This record gives sequence, structure tokens and C-alpha cells, in this order.
Amino acid sequence: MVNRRQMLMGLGGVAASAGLFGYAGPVLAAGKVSRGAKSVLIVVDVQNCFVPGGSLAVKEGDVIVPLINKIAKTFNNVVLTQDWHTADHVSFASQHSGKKPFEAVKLAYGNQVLWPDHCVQGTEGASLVKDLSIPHAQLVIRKGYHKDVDSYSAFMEADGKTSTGLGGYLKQRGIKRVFVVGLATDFCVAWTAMDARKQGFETYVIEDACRGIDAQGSLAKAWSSMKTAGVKRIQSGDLA
Ligand code: VGL
Ligand code: ZN
Repeated sequence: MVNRRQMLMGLGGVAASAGLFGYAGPVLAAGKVSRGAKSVLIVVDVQNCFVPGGSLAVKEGDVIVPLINKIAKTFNNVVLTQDWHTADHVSFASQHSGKKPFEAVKLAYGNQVLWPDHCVQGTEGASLVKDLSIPHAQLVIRKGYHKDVDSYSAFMEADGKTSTGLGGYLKQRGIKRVFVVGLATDFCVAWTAMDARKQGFETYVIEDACRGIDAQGSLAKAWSSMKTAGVKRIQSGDLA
């Protein structure tokens, strides 16, 4: 049992107010978001294909790398993801005759946007961007490796039922709070964040450490879906 004296010591100078107003969590400067002890940073798909010069380049995708490196230094727990497709992946327009990138097709599991070939397993395009520097990252999770199923989300493939195992991994490690950064805001970041919420994690997307593809209004749509799902939209400066 923590006695009152230990509690007051732990809380330091603000403890006096705790008795009056109740104590709801870490005491922060106004508007600041605490990482908390049981948090993880998920760095989504910072891969060569998604930065300028890559086959599915996201505008300014490279610009966020130094910021991601800096944010990652402040997290004890970091997970990286890699989009990791077979060369004949169903999400590639090249596999559908008469279809062009950014058109959509209907597959067994629903609508699928078609992309230029990207992030093929073992290729340079699928490698993490060389300037990404997060040596203390604990796990690299690959996704989209089933030829017939895409996986924007780091938690759940696009069929909505095949798990990557990431949710179980984070839960077994006692993680409660998930922060998401990376590429692309409107696809893999958004789907990862919404699935994190769905699995019960308190979830934040750090907007300035992400960049989007924004095909046909997809960026605004993604933010609106994330809001509905209960994902919190913050800036890196909001971190305590
Ligand atoms: C992504 C489209 C296709 C992403 C991956 O990382 O956001 N987008 N594959
Ligand atoms: Zn992909």
C-alpha cells in the first residue's frame, strides 16, 4: 500500500491540490500529453518506396525523418513497421489487367485501391529509410505479406480477421497507450491508429510527424474517421 505521505512525495509540489480536486493522472502543463510509462511509439512504413524518389512517394515523406528520430528518443518502447509485399501482390495495379494505379477494384474482402508496385520483400524500396535512426526499437513488424490480402494496418489485415499479432504483443507487454507517426497519414497510419483504438489502446496520432498521400480527398476522410474512432490528433509539441 502506498501511504498518503509517499503519495504526496511522489506528486511533489502539486500534491496539495490532489486532495481537493482528486487525482486523475500525471500532472501536466496545460494541454500537454503524457507518454506515461506504458506507452509505445509505432513508426509506420518509413521505407524508401514512400519517400521522394520511391515508387509510391509521399510528398515530403523524407522531411519527417529527423522529427521521428527525435520523438523516438523520448520513448522507451518503439515498434517499427514495414510494408512487405510479394512481387505479385493483389494491391498492385500491375496484377489487374486494364487497371491503373489509384483506381480501385472489388476484392472478396471489400474495396481495394490499386497502387504502383512498392515495398516488395527484400528489395531496396522496402528497406527502412537510411536516415531513420532508432537503434532502441524493439520490434519490426512486417505486414502485407499475404499475396491476396493487403494490410494497411499494423494490427489487422484488410480482410478484417487476420491478425498480425501486434495487439497481443503490446498487451502482453502491458502497453496501454499508443502513439503513431510515419507514412502515410491517410492509409497505414490511419488504419493502424483506428485498429489500436479498436483493440482498446488509448491512441494518438502525432500529425506533424506524418505525411499523407491524399488521393481523392483521402486525407480529410481519414482524419474524420480517426476522430469518430476516438483517435486523438496531436502535434509533437503537445508531448509533455
Ligand atoms: C501504404 C498504400 C499502400 C502506406 C502502404 O504505408 O500508407 N499506402 N501500401
Ligand atoms: Zn502497400
